[in-house]
Amino acid sequence: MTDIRFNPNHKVVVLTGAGISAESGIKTFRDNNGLWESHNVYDVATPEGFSSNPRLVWQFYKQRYAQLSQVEPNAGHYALVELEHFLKKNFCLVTQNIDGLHKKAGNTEIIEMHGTLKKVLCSKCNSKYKMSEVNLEEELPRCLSCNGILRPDVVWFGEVPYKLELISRKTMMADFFIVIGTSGVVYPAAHFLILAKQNNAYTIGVNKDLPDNYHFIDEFHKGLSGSILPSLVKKWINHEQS
Ligand code: BV8
Ligand code: ZN
Repeated sequence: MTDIRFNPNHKVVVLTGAGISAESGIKTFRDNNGLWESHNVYDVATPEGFSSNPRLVWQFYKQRYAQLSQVEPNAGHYALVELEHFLKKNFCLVTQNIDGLHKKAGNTEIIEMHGTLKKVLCSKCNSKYKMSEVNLEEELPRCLSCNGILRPDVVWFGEVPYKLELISRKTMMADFFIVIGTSGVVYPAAHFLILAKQNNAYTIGVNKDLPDNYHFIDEFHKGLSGSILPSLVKKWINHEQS
């Protein structure tokens, strides 16, 4: 278990990946039967793939967007809401996920560093729209102001993730850095655990398997986040005497 106990003055940064949404029924990328087994990353998650075959990319993201109306946050997501309620402004949730489930669960201090399936942007004039405002019947949804081809507002390989400066600042000030449900293979996201460790944070991992950057983890809890995170959070915020 864990001897860690947070107090409300502790600064805690949490970084999540696809694993925290797995128990909600959303496929991860690199597990068996993962997304990258049935799609070529290059074709569907790079700017080059989009410019050479935008229809294929839209098919891939429309499928994932359609699934969002059928999925709910799981106990792992709700445990992070409880943690934010305890830590208030000392809590920061950075997610690599684009499924919006942390927001749906009730977290508010969220940085979606790889963007979100809920928004689209124009590949020509950069106007932003909600995905729900777009006519998804169209094979290639178009921008209302310049008729350019719209694209999902997600960060593809080779593109710079959102809010890196802010995430770095929060990470360097963190007392605790917790990584949950991520394989730790994608950079710069996987770098923040290392940055936290270099700045004397105590690092905690909650994952089904050992992530790639596990040697930067001080305390590792192997398991499914939906089943082990709720009791860990209760212990960390001392709601459950040891
Ligand atoms: C960048 C959004 C420059 C879209 C994603 C060559 C050319 C260009 C770049 C590179 C290159 N070589 C390397 C790079 C860098 C590249 C990279 O890291 N590649 C890797 C693959 C080697 N990174 C980039 O291109 C990034 N941009 O470098 O720009 C730059 C950067 C900084 C400053 C200046 C310039 C952009 C990366 C973002 C790409 N977009 N997604 C979409 O979602 O469709 S990445 C995609 O993979 C996801 O977003 C996710 O964030 C990411 C990581 O996946 P995970 O979340 O970790 O999921 P995964 O399936 O891998 O693992 C799941 C884990 O959960 C497993 O460990 C499993 O055991 C565990 N698990 C499963 N179930 C559970 C569980 N754990 C707990 N409970 C469970 N129930
Ligand atoms: Zn436009």
